[in-house]
Amino acid sequence: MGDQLYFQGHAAPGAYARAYLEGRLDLQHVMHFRQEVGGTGLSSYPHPRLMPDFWENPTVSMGLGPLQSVCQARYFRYLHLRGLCDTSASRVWCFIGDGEMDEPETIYAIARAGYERLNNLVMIVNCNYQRLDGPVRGNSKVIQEFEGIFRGAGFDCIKLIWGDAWNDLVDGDHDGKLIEVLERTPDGDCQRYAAKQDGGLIRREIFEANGLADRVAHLSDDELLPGPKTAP
Ligand SMILES: Cc1ncc(C[n+]2csc(CCOP(=O)(O)OP(=O)(O)O)c2C)c(N)n1
Repeated sequence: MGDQLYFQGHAAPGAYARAYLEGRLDLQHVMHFRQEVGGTGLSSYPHPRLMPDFWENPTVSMGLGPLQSVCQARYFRYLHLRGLCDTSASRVWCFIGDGEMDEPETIYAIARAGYERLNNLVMIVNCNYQRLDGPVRGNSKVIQEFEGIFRGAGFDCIKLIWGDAWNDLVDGDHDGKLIEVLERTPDGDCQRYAAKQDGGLIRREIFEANGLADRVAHLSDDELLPGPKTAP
C-alpha cells in the first residue's frame, strides 16, 4: 500500500500544475480552474466529490486535513498490527497552512499523533503569515510557536528558513549574537525585509543597529538580500 497525501487547499494549483506537466490534465482543464460544474474544469480545492478521479481526500475546511491525516496514520497502524495489510512502509503527508495551525482540530491532531506515537506521519507547515482575514498573528514568531507545539507533542522538527545564502553568516556566529537578533525580530519585520527587497535596510536594522556591522562588511547590499525571505 502506498502513501496518503493531504494538501492544504491553496496548494491545489501546484498539484494541478504538476499533473498538467505529467499529461494527466490538459489545457482545457487548466483553463477552467474553478469552473468545474460544466465537467471539464478543476475545483479550487481538493475534494473527491468534485473531482473523483483526481482527489482522494477533501481538505480546506481548515483543520480537516490534519485531523484526517492522524486518523489515516492510525488506521495504517491498525491494519498492519492486525495483519490485515502491510502498511509498514506507508506514510501520511499532511501539508498545512500557518493560518490552519490556529484551528483547534489541528492542535488536537498534533497532540493525538504524539500520544499515539505515529511516526508514520509527516506534517509540513507552510508559513507565509497570511490567512484570508489578515496576518496569521500579530507581532510574534509563528515558527517558534509551532516548533514548541510540535516538539511538546513529541515530533521531530526541522525548520527550513533562509535557504542556504546565509549559511556562512550563521555558521560564523560563534557567540550567538546574530541568532539572538534574528530570534527577537518579529515576523512583521521579516515580512517588511522580504517585501522591500532592500539589502541596505537589512544591513542597517539587523547588523548595524546591533553592533554586528563587521559581520557583513564583505557583502554588498544585494548579497544580503537572499537572507530572511521569511521568518528567522
Ligand atoms: C474552518 C474554516 N474557517 C475559515 C475558512 C476560510 N479560509 C479558507 S483558506 C483560509 C486561510 C488559510 O490560511 P493558511 O492556512 O495560512 O493557508 P494559505 O492560504 O496562507 O496557504 C481561510 C480563513 C475555512 N476554509 N475553514
